[in-house]
Amino acid sequence: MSIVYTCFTTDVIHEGHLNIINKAAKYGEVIVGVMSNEALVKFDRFPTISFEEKVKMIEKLEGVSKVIRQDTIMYEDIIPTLRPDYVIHGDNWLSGPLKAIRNNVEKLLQKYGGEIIDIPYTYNESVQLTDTKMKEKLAMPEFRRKRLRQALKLRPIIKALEVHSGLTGLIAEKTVVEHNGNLDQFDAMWISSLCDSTAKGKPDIELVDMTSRFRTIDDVTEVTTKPIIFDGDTGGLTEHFVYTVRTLEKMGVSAIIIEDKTGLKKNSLFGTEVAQTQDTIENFSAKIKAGKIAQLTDDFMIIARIESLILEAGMDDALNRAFAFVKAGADGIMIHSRKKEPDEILEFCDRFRAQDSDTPIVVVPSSFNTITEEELAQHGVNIVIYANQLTRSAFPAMEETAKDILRYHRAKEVDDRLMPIKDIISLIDTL
Ligand code: SPV
Ligand code: MG
Repeated sequence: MSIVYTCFTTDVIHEGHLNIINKAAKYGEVIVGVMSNEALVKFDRFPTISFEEKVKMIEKLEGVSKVIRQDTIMYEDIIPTLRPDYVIHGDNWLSGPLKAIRNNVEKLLQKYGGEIIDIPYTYNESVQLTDTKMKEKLAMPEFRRKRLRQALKLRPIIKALEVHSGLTGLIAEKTVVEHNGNLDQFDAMWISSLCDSTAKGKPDIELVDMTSRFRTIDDVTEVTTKPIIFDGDTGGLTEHFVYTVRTLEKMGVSAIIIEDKTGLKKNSLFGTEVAQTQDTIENFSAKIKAGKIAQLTDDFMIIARIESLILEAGMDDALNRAFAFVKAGADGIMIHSRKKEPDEILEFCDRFRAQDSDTPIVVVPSSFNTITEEELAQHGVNIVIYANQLTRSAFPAMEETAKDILRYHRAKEVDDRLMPIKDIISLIDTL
């Protein structure tokens, strides 16, 4: 009897999946692969149930003879060993980033004469409703909040992209790229104080107040599902910080990063060009402790950001602070640098990891931007934040467009480099 293989990534079975199984059964024995959560988070919706629960759910379906685990997006671990006669999939993989998967499956099958069966992708009203419900479930605060901790377990390194509006949130949410036969997407969003302030035309000096920063979070959470890391600047007065923690938790934010500075905060990328005061270890530890006592869930993370390298206070100072802040209850350490070379960051990570193998390390490679995520992960980094690149790419493009309209007294000359209205509209979801 022929073997027909299909791979599911889903958390809920709907008509579309049943249709695949029914069609597959006409060709032979149906074996369903369940993609591991570690693999699917690279390109698909975040799982809401465990791998084992998915297996149980699919084993119960009529027409399924066996359920197996698939560990790779590109089917390399399955096809050469299982040697299915057919691989069946919805025809949604004929275009977009999923096409890379189809191409690879085709190549693997060709080696021994296996075939692909593309069947029309089911997207009727009931499937659409299930899809929308899943998205909404993931966007609920209780799901979103714990997702950073969950993602830390699934991903070798978390990639967070700066967002400051619903639109930039959608870019972080939806962008999936195929490169060298691999798919990838962002895991989290960073609400940067610099870019949130810049979007409002204000300096990054804790001038944009918390209520306004929460409004930005609202704009983002309304249209996305990915976890949020919030740039909390200095955290403000401890008496205020505890309220901020509670509010962020309620909103479904996963983490706040606060920096060990006091007084008028200016952006770290100024380095020592501006006067900045680092907080004492005692005061800052007390702030962390108060925040940890205030939080109500185990999901929320308070991450301590150390400014010693930025303020040229030395590596030993940075490390002393890191260990003290972890002792005070910090759930992670962010180490910052504005050097072009990553050396001091790597030295910090290596020395920190020699004594602490667990506490997540966060870095923001805006200046030391030649280092790759893989190299950072090798030095024990868990979260990499692309803190300002969306703002810095959009601003010059908008400025140039404004200048050209003034130059030519019309918009024709700029039109070629603009996104078609239809494309921008299709970014936005309709219910
Ligand atoms: C931000 O994005 O606001 C940050 C990171 O705090 S940095 O600008 O590099 O200080
Ligand atoms: Mg900031």
